[in-house]
Amino acid sequence: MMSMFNGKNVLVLGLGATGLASARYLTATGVDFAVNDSRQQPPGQKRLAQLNKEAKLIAGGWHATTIAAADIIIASPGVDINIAEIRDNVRADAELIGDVELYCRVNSSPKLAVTGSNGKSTVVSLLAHLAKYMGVEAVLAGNIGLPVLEVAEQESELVILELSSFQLETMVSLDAVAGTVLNICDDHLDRHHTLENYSAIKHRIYQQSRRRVFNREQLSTRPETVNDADISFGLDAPLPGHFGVVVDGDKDFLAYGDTKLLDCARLPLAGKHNQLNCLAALALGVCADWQIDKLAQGLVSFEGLDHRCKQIDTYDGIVWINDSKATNIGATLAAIEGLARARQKMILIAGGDGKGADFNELLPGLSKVDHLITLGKDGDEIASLKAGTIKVDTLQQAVKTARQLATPGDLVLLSPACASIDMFNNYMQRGDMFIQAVREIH
Ligand code: UMA
Ligand code: ADP
Repeated sequence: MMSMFNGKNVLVLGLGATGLASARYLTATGVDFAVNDSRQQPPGQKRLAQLNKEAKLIAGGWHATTIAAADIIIASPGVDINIAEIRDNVRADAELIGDVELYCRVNSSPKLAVTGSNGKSTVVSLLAHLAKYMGVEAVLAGNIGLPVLEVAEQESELVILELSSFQLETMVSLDAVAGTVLNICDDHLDRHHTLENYSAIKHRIYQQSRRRVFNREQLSTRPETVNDADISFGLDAPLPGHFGVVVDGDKDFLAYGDTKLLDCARLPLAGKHNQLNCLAALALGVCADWQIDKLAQGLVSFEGLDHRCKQIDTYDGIVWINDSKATNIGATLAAIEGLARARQKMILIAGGDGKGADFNELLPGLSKVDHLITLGKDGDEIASLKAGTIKVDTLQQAVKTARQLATPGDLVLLSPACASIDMFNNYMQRGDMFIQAVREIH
């Protein structure tokens, strides 16, 4: 049994993927624990019973006395630890940590860590792809989907971690080889309340990383004090030791200092935002001591991820693009920016749960959109920003409306700037239903 748990009363909060992974890890290491989930039917209920018959599950609300009795609490990222029902019951001498904090305490593999409002999954997937290309055995885990505690016992050559603000909130023990905050825009304000607070939580990654990689175009991503080991990326020409883009004739190149690495036209991912993602991945790769020339070549064979600015098909000359993963304003602005003028007219389908964001920030993007179609919980708020917006109730109606408005040469983009939970199980389901609706009308 691990020493930190010796003689302690252990409680897991939440029984989704993370809660189950926590339960699996504790069971495997011989630690007794209880689980509390606020949902009547937590998703991991059956699996927990199979995993550990002794573990007590309390579901359907937060249980004050159980929380108060716990010495160590492992909270799932989806659990808001600052609500009174939890915060007021955690004893002052108890430890409240997340799954990634626990993981970092028990697993000493070298780590590269990525956070930011947008591009996390793209950058960590790129890194995993590049690791393979470089012949490095790497594990990819965290917010991208595989809960870190599923791989806690496995020491590897490299661990690539995608970290959300929810996970960083309870972290102090990351000790990464390098960490980055890719960008910051309004997101999860329903949980973190202010942009300052959200931003401060993201910056925790820097306090726990030996080298820091930041976006020099966004001051908010810059570490408080920058030192020689830190690396910046941006779309302008870089200083020596940093990453950027240099123009040579009519071509743009990704560059490391004044060394041209790769013609941007060879990058498989569209949009300026993806050039930034590639530069961030290269900078992290340099921190992992990967050879830069070879690394840059590795970018060419990356296939990209579904639901992120992915072209579905072209029907009757109309291009349909699924960007369902655009769950905040920054992502939608990047999509509009990256795709505007690529075609004649742009028709945007947006709306869903805005998570408390200020939609006025979408205005510069909306001016480049020819027709706007809105749906979902906060659809009306987005509609109020652009005259002539068409409001619909379902994604199918949105697709039909877009088809009526579009003529050959146009582009239809689903990039909601909102979470999907008001109408769908998740962004994947929203994207899949969009693809299905598009295919059905053709
Ligand atoms: N919930 C309750 N009561 C509980 C526990 C959870 O109502 O007692 C709700 C939460 O409010 C949340 C949902 O259940 O809406 C899921 O929460 P969870 O903590 O059980 O989630 P997991 O299944 O463990 O998945 C989590 C991450 N989910 C969240 O942070 C909400 C997954 O990121 C992550 O892939 C997984 O751990 C493995 O590390 C998803 C996500 O949406 C993709 N992340 C947010 C984002 O990317 O914007 C941060
Ligand atoms: P995350 O894991 O942070 O949610 P993803 O890589 O899954 O990031 O992309 C989420 C959304 O953000 C997609 O709509 C994608 O097109 C967009 N996006 C990706 N990279 C960036 C970036 N660097 N800046 C702004 N938007 C981005």
